[in-house]
Amino acid sequence: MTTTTPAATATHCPYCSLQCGMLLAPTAIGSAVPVQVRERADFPVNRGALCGKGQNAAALLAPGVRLSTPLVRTGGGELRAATWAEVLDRVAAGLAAIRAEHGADAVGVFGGGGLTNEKAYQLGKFARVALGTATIDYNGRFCMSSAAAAGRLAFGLDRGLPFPLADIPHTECLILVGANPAETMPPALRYFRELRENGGTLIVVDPRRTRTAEQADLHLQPVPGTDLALALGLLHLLIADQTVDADFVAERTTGFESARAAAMAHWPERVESVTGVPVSQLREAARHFGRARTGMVLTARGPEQQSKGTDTVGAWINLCLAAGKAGRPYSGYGCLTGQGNGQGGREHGQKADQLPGYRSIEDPAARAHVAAVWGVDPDTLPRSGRSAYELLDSLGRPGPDGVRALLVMGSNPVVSAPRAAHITARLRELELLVVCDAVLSETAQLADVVLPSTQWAEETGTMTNLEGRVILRRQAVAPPPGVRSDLWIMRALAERLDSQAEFDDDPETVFAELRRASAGGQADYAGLDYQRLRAEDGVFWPCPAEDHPGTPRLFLDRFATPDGRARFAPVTHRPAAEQPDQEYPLYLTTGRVLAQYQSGAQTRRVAELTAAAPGPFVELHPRLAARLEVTDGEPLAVVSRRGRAVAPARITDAIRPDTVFMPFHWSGAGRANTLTNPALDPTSKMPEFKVCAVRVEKV
Ligand SMILES: Nc1nc2c(c(=O)[nH]1)N[C@H]1C(S)=C(S)[C@@H](COP(=O)(O)OP(=O)(O)OC[C@H]3O[C@@H](n4cnc5c(=O)[nH]c(N)nc54)[C@H](O)[C@@H]3O)O[C@H]1N2
Ligand SMILES: Nc1nc2c(c(=O)[nH]1)N[C@H]1C(S)=C(S)[C@@H](COP(=O)(O)OP(=O)(O)OC[C@H]3O[C@@H](n4cnc5c(=O)[nH]c(N)nc54)[C@H](O)[C@@H]3O)O[C@H]1N2
Ligand code: SF4
Ligand SMILES: [Mo]
Repeated sequence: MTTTTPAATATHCPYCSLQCGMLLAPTAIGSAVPVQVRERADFPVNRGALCGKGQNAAALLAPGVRLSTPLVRTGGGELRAATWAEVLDRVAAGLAAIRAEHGADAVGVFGGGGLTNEKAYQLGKFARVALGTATIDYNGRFCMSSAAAAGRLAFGLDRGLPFPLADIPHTECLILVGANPAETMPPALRYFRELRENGGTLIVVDPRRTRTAEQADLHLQPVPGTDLALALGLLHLLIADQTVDADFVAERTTGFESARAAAMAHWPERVESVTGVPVSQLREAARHFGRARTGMVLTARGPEQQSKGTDTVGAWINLCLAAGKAGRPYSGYGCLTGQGNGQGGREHGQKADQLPGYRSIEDPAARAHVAAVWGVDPDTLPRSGRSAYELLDSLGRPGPDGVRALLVMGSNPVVSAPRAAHITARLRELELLVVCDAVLSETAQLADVVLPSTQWAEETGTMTNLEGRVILRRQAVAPPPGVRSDLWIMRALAERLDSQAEFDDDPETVFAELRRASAGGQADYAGLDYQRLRAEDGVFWPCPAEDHPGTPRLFLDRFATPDGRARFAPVTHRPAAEQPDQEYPLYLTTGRVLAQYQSGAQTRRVAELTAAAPGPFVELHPRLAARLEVTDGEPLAVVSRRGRAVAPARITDAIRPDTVFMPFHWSGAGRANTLTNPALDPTSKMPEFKVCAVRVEKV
């Protein structure tokens, strides 16, 4: 008798926007998990390398980790197991009753950048057609929305990276602003290392000397929230050094005069006093970037998660444009998007003001196109809704603007939203909270109904990575019997809500519909299908036709603005919404650690990761620790105008003495978002996660 070993499935990681390729190989019968992760050397983005989160991802499939049955809240307040028929009837009846009494906008939907393109697309359609509500937004608003807004203003198009990661080693000078890929995208670090091996210069801008900053030729360590002044100061020095590319500015841009005027008001000594970065370092950075023949600026959440994030990114784009480092090979501005489908998730309509293909919901032509694909009257489509924080803040409020029911798919705002204690209280005020998730997250624990959905290796779908590369993430295991896919859940609810449009639950069929809905839009997927994605290592959008090769590099001939020119942003520096004062004398900034992902809903359930990063901490400088008389590991209270969090002190000279840092992956007493300030950027509505004023006390 011969036994054949079932082949490993080539698929992608459940977590971040690199979407590293991996193999899932079946394990022996009786193992705790059905598959194990193996290296997949042939995927070009990570070439086999995985971080610890990816290596241990199979643990998410374990029966004790993932939910296996629907849950409903009993009269006594407990969650108990229920059948699908019971929960779907209850949810549909509840949503319909609230809609009938308070209007469709009283029913809200909150999506996520981890959802596949098919789910994100279907969720936007579900909200606008099955529910008829304008009230939909998603956690990407908390992520890269400021960079997206700035990119659209400057270039007429938002794709995080306008070039593949593989171009990075070929640029001469790269400025990495508020990004810590050594912890947030470890396999991508190789590209920055190769840049230096090729003789290029790496400059890192971060208030902390991170593992990424340690690899830089130059580390600028600004006060949190002062990147805008820093970028203006560098432009000032480019002008002074005469390294502005006048021909490029004249031929390919508009609006330089106002950018120049703002930069002239930011002379080096003034910028040093605002940012804390010494003039000598400003000069060195400007010299490297200005004199290099090619250059890139990449931002991540540091400069973006600010109440002036859009203007801040605009100032960094201005620097690229003035130096002629955009729209040319091995040069340009890019944003390192974060979530697994952070790129595709922002293109297909789960955003409050958006229809598929990166279309505007206010544009009559866009409404007509998408309504035709959906088979509905364009006039029935709602208009723009409210942004993520505004949506969460309106939950359970009495009065006409209050949202009474919420469907959450792909987010855990109890941990990840700013001013989280307030948002948790708002969630508790809802008449109906429904959470679709694979695990019992902190938000699911508050729900009236929990719908267990298939995840990652249990289903197939497309993801668009941070480069704009559309890939197929293949199913590798059968889902547990009590679980349904998000697509199936939307279809089942739409049927019970008597939706006038059809909903399918086969991802390939939904993708075919998404293709048609996106056709002619900016994020055009019309030339893609599963067959092609099975054969290729991803295709870069726009890809408008089946014989189109895809677009790895954007803007080489023209920018996507009506006149083809990039637009300088008229920006000037302003302080963070909250500045330190006597009562709250320090800056708090927040971010990530290597072994935990986001709200931790997934990674805190993986033993290896919890062993590596067991809990929250407060990073502070030895001088501050000495003044407070705290020792390493001692509990420390951090207090802001929103609340108080307690976590052990971690003393390090890698942080500025005027700043403390907390990771945001944990709930409970050490929840960083108890402290954060929901001051919103006026354009992107991004909350100011990266800066608020706090005081620190011994407990
Ligand atoms: N391990 C891990 N990896 C992840 C994630 C995760 O949760 N864990 N999440 C994924 C997602 S969704 C995202 S969005 C990305 C985020 O990826 P990153 O943006 O790299 O991560 P952060 O730690 O949020 O912030 C980056 C850096 O910004 C710095 N910073 C803080 N304030 C400022 C400021 O005012 N100015 C500047 N210039 N820098 C500042 C912080 O010190 C931090 O080192 O990571 C993705 N990858
Ligand atoms: N203080 C502070 N707060 C922050 C940040 C910060 O830097 N500082 N960063 C912000 C950023 S950049 C982000 S992206 C947010 C992220 O924060 P969240 O939006 O909370 O993201 P996750 O923790 O990834 O939560 C995703 C949830 O959806 C589930 N899930 C994953 N995939 C699927 C799926 O396909 N279907 C369904 N139904 N569920 C799924 C997961 O199990 C998990 O419970 O946090 C933001 N909050
Ligand atoms: S870097 Fe991101 S995609 Fe790659 S293995 Fe780690 S979490 Fe997964
Ligand atoms: Mo993010």
